Amino acid sequence: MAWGVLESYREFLPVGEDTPMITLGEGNTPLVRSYRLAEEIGCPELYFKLEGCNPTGSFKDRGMVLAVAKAMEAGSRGIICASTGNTSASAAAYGARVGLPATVLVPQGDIAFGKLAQTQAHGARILAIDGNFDKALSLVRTITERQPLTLVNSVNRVRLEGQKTAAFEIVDRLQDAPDLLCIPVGNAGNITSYWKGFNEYKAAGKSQSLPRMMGFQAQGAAPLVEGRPVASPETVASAIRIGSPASWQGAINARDESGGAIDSVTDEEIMDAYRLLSTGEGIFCEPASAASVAGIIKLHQQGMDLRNRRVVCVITGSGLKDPELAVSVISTGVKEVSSDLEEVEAALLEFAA
Ligand code: AN7
Repeated sequence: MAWGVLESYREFLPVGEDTPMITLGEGNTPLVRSYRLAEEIGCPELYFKLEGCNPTGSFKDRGMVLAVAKAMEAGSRGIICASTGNTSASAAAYGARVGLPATVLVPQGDIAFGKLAQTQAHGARILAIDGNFDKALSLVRTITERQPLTLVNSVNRVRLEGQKTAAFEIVDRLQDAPDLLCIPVGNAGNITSYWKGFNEYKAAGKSQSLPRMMGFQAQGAAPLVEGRPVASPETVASAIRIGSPASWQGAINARDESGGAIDSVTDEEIMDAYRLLSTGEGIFCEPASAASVAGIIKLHQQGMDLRNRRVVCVITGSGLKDPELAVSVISTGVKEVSSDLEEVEAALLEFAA
């Protein structure tokens, strides 16, 4: 077994003799079969790709490990990114890992607390701007033209190369590509990466087919569905609160070349899927990740026949990123009792009643 995505998929990645083979153990994430939702939507072969099991709790680590390795190879003095939270947590971790200072620009007050905590824990410099993600990305793009810092957002194409390894893992596990790949879309880097990965693997003879790429944006932040940038994106899913995706064309190509679709799901549909995953499947993800599951539910409700379809929903990030949200929308409550056996037992019986 290889260590991390750089070693595992070396021949498909832009790594050479001089590339440091760094890792935090990213990749090789579980692909688990659905029990409950599969039944509800009549799709016996429904799987979840658990990207929240990466070292910093999101898929970003696959691309970040390569971006940071290439930055080291180039003799970079520091890395910088804009982020809705997960990219910054990942950049901070890999920066700490190799001793490259990381600077992140995030929208003030608009990222999940766990992501902010991770970013601080890894010692990154954080600038919380008075503006949204799109503004932060535009700032770091300009800054990296002036300052000797390496941009590690997915506009750095190396990020996309690393992220495509998730598509490889799905094919390795299923022995072919699925029929449908459902994925949340924000800045649109990930959907672009998966499509690239599926195509490269097919060209290498590792799969016979290609999936239809089904991307899902939050309704209040759905520029690709509306066909124009959204100036003030709004959604409960802060990770995908993005109005002007950098990989716009990549997402459109993935959609059109695969015969797929990019649609939107409402915040209510996202939170219903979030609850269903956590209470019905044992999978605790963040709201943005639940958009892929809200998407397959929507396709079922629109009448798509899923009986003979193999479907993979990408669960992009961990629910632990935002525990306050979880207890505010799902909490079964915490009942305080004494340590007296009788009182505990009485309370227990009350639960069962
Ligand atoms: C959990 O961290 O853009 O369409 O700055 O954190 O590739 O942007 C995060 C995006 C989906 C969307 N799910 O992926 C960032 C950031 C989660 C995410 C997406 C993000 P892209």
